[in-house]
Amino acid sequence: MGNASRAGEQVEDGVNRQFTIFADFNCPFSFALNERLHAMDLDARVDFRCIQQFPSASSDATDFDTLARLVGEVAELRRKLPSMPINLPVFRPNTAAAAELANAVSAVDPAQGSRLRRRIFRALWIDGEDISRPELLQSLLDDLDIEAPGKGARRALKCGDWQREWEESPEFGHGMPIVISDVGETLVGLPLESELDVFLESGSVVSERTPGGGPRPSERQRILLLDDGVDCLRMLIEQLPEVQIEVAADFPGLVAAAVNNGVPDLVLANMSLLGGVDNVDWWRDSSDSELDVALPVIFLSDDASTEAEVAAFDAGAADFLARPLHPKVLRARVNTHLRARRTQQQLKKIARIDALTSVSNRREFDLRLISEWGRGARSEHSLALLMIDVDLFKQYNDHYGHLRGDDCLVKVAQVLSGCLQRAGDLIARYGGEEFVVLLPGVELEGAMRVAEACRAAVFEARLVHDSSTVSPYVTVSVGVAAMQPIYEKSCTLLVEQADVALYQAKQDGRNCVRLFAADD
Ligand code: GH3
Ligand code: MG
Repeated sequence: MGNASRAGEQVEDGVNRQFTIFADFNCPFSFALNERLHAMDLDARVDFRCIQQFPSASSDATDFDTLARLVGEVAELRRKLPSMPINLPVFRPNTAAAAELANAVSAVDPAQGSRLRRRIFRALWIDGEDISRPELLQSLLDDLDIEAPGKGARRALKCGDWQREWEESPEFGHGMPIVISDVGETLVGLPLESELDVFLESGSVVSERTPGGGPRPSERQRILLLDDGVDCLRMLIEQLPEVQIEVAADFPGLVAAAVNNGVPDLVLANMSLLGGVDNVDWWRDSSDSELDVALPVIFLSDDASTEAEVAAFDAGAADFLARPLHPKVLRARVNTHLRARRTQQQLKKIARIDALTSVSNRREFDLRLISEWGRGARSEHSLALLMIDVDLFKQYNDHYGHLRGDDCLVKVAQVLSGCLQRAGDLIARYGGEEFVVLLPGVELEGAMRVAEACRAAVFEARLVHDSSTVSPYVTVSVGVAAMQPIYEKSCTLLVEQADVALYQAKQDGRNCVRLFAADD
């Protein structure tokens, strides 16, 4: 079936897909799966078996390793399903009582079972409640007006069998959650959003990635923590719930997290876990390529002495915090650095954009041209450039005034932007009424096609230009150049050639495309 994902579509399509699920309340992926099932109106199609992935879990005894794992799971979930609202609790509760209750209610009345299950999941993952507390479970039952099942109903359950099946099945491999479709396919763990939807619709695992199905970057700011004590981690979760926290156990883990998940916005590093001087130098060198600034690092130390503080700043620390940490101080310091980071990112973005037309500016074009020239030389791929100039724009200004002229440039920029297809293509305002389009990996023929599409699109936008002698509408002339970049030559060659071609287009009557020919 197609790409049905809205509630109710399954019913209309007449597909009666059934699923068997092994899941645990204290697993964020299980929570996300349950929410997805509900959103897709599949609650009634599941045999949901609540089991325990950590039978010895306890809310009061959530140590560093447990919390670090939990933090990692939630970070992964947010990468896979960025739209899923989830909060991070500071404990991993025991789920024996909740599982038994949910299984018993489902056995008596499956509809009530799914309502209760959703409430239990949400109590933990949205409200941060401790679902191991019997009073909490009772209050959820009361809210939903569900009667607690008697001992007989509980005894008839096969919880022990399900638990053993999950623990012993080599196919499950201790993954969580497990979803088995009625066509016998098994999904272990939570896949990407698009893949999960396909599985729930078709019952089959997608073998090939759907286009655009990769994880989307999160809007959240990210902190990478290198530490082994639970205090800082717990405080970060409690004090900064809107921030994505990731934990590394040692220095190589920290570098791997930065490489695999992208450069974080801030690092908090326990000085005693840093290792040698080379490691300390790592972030001096690891500037964020987007920002051209070094990654800010707050050093955590057990030693509050001035010497320790000086050593931290000598090693390139952006800030220094000695234990015992105070939650409010930690929050204030972290927020200061995160705010600075956000401001840097915003300024950087503004500095790349042309204020009038909102396309990239000349500076961004110059930088991209240099980097694409280098990349083209390395990969031996062609690089193409279009130079696009609005025809007789002086007359437009003289006739309509400068402000209308500005509006016209904004519209031309929008039309040109709409002509670009690939993510790597760049349009920039080169200056005045002149635009450039950079097309990495494109040869002359392809560049001519894009150029003609740009010219035609501007004409077809029918922006009236009464004082033009070329056409009743605003038109552009386009000069095209393309070449295989080589290290021995400068990238300005491409600009010069496109400029020559543009001049030729003007000579040939405007509203046309010309390419650079060697004998020009
Ligand atoms: P051609 O077809 O040969 O390109 O003729 P043209 O009139 O477009 O070229 P010319 O270089 O003679 O004039 C460019 C005009 O573009 C003059 C200038 O006032 C106008 N211009 C440049 N930047 C802006 C701007 O930001 N806003 C407005 N409204 N006009 C601008
Ligand atoms: Mg012009």
